[in-house]
Parts: sequence; C-alpha cells; structure tokens
Amino acid sequence: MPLTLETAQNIFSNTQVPSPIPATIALFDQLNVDDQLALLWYAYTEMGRSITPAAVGAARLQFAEGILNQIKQMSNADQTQVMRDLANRADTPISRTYGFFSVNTKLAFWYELGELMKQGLVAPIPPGYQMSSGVKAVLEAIQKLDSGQQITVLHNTVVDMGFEADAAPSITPTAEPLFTRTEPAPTQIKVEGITETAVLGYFDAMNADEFETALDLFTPDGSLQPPFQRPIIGREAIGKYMRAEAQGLNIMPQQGIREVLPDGSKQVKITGVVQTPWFGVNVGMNISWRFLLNPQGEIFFVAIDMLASPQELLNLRPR
Ligand code: 45D
Repeated sequence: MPLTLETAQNIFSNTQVPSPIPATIALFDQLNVDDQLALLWYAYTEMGRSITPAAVGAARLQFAEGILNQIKQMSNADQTQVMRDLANRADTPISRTYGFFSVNTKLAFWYELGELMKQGLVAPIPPGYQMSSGVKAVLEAIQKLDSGQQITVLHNTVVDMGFEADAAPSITPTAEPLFTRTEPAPTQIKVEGITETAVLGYFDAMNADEFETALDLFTPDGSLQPPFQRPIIGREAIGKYMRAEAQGLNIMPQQGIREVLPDGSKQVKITGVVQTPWFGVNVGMNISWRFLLNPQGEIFFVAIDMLASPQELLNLRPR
C-alpha cells in the first residue's frame, strides 16, 4: 500500500499530549487590538532580554528599513496606528509590505521597532495604560508556559500580523541567509534507540545548514510539517522553507522509539531540544520529531511538534 500523507500525519498520535500554546493564543485573539499590543509588549519586555546580540547583529534589516524609516518620520499618533493596523491585519500599504516579509524579517522588524520605542523615537505603549483583566488573564496563562513555549507564542503572534494578500506577488527575499553561526552546532548526533541513517543524517545536515543534503533524504513527494502548520509538500517547497526558517538551529535530539510496519516502512518518534539563533543557549524548546520512512528508508514525512511539557521528553523510552 502506498504511504499517504493523512496516515503519516497520524503516526504516534496516541503518544501526543495537546500543547497549551493554541489555547493561549486563542485567549490572546479575544483581546482588543490595544490590549494585544500591550500584552505583547509586557511579555516581550520579559522574554526579549534573552534575545542574543549575535542574532540581532545577523538579522538583516534591509527589507524592513524602508518602512522603519517611514515610521520614524510619523507623528506618535500615526505610529500607534501603524502598530494597530499590523495587529488588526488591516489592508494598508505598510501592513501589506509587512505581510510579504519572511518570518525572520518580521521578527527583526519588531525587534527594531521595540528598540526605537525604548529610545523614545517611536510611540511607546501609552504611559497611562491600565492593564485590563483580559490582559492579566492572558499574561498569567503565558507565565505558566515554559520559556520555549513562551517564545513560540511571541513568534506565532508576530508572524500572524500584517495583511496577507491572497495572491501575494512573490517578492521572496533572495538574500536570506540571515544567521551565521557564532558557535559550531552539535555534530555526529547519536539518539538513544535510533540507528536509521536517514534520521541521523537529517539531524547532522540540519545542524550544518546543509539543506540540500537533508532534502536528498526525502522522497520526491515527501513532506515536512512544522509546529502548528500544515505540511509542506515536495522537496522544492521544503527546501525553500528550510532556507528561510531553519538556518542556525541547534538540534539536540535525545531519545526515540521506532516501529516497523508490515509493509517494511518504519515510524520513528524522537524527543529532544532545539535552540533558535534568536535566543541561542538561553532558551531550549522541547520538541518531538515524528518520522515516517518508506521501506527503502527514505523520509516520506516528518512532523515537528512542540511538547506540552518538559516531562514529555522523558516519556519516550526505547522498548
Ligand atoms: O511594541 O527539524 C510586540 C523547523 C508588539 C525545520 C513587539 C524546525 C508590541 C525542521 C510584537 C510585542 C524549522 C520546523 C513590540 C526543526 C511591541 C526541524 C516586539 C523547528 C516591540 C527542528 C516583539 C524550529 C518581538 C523551531 C521583537 C521550533 C518579538 C524554531 C520577538 C522556533 C520574538 C523558533 C522572537 C522560535 C521570537 C523563535 C525573536 C519559536 C523567536 C522565536
């Protein structure tokens, strides 16, 4: 029987614990736009301290410079309006431009805007702002998350801002490498319980930013499903995604289980920790990978999931 994406998506579903992240974002989505911006500001002033200077230096702002300069020239009231439009996903020229940015450029844009707010060059959260009870509730929900989950909430809310035209003219920034490594990534990964060469080769290639090598381990119709996203199908699309979003990651898988299916395909689940270049060693994200390998040992599917709790890292013991 040929492998199907739908079956692949459901492998090991009985081992998954629902993540608290979508529920937290759902609470956030219910806030009005000023409360959303204030909430993110409070959350960011806590977590933003762990952003590494190396990442900021490396994050190229060339794509965002135009709108940052425009914003600097505006009155405080207009600056606040720009931020509201971004959070509201309103159809404005700036909000459209933002919508075309890559994920890392979106993050770098807000990072820079935050710095300008601290320096008083861009309107801050209004000085007399009173936290609503809704904001307090969402902040409390965020405080209960581990730090890897907290930066994911920040990441996902920022990435969701801006106006996305249905037919986006593909202004795909070509000059992405945003991050160069300051520290070498882990090499020659060993995972307790796992010997599959495609899987181990995948980790080594990703840690070296050698995405072509990683892609060769996939079947031509293979897919990769990032956390909280739909699967990306086919080597070309996966490659494009990896070059934009998987640069500079430190991938530290720890242990895994695997099951051989009657047709000779294998399912492999591995838990471990991933560091993003934005936060370096300051934040570890607890992650699992669910691989479906075809009988030839090639990667037909891999899902990357955020674990619900650090405890889940330990639940996987080789049988
Ligand atoms: O004033 O194996 C606010 C894949 C508004 C690839 C703001 C992967 C108010 C395959 C917005 C607050 C990539 C899937 C200001 C593995 C305001 C693979 C500013 C996984 C100023 C393992 C906010 C990778 C700012 C993973 C500046 C899981 C916020 C990567 C900045 C995850 C937030 C990476 C930042 C994450 C967040 C990075 C920089 C979650 C970065 C998060």
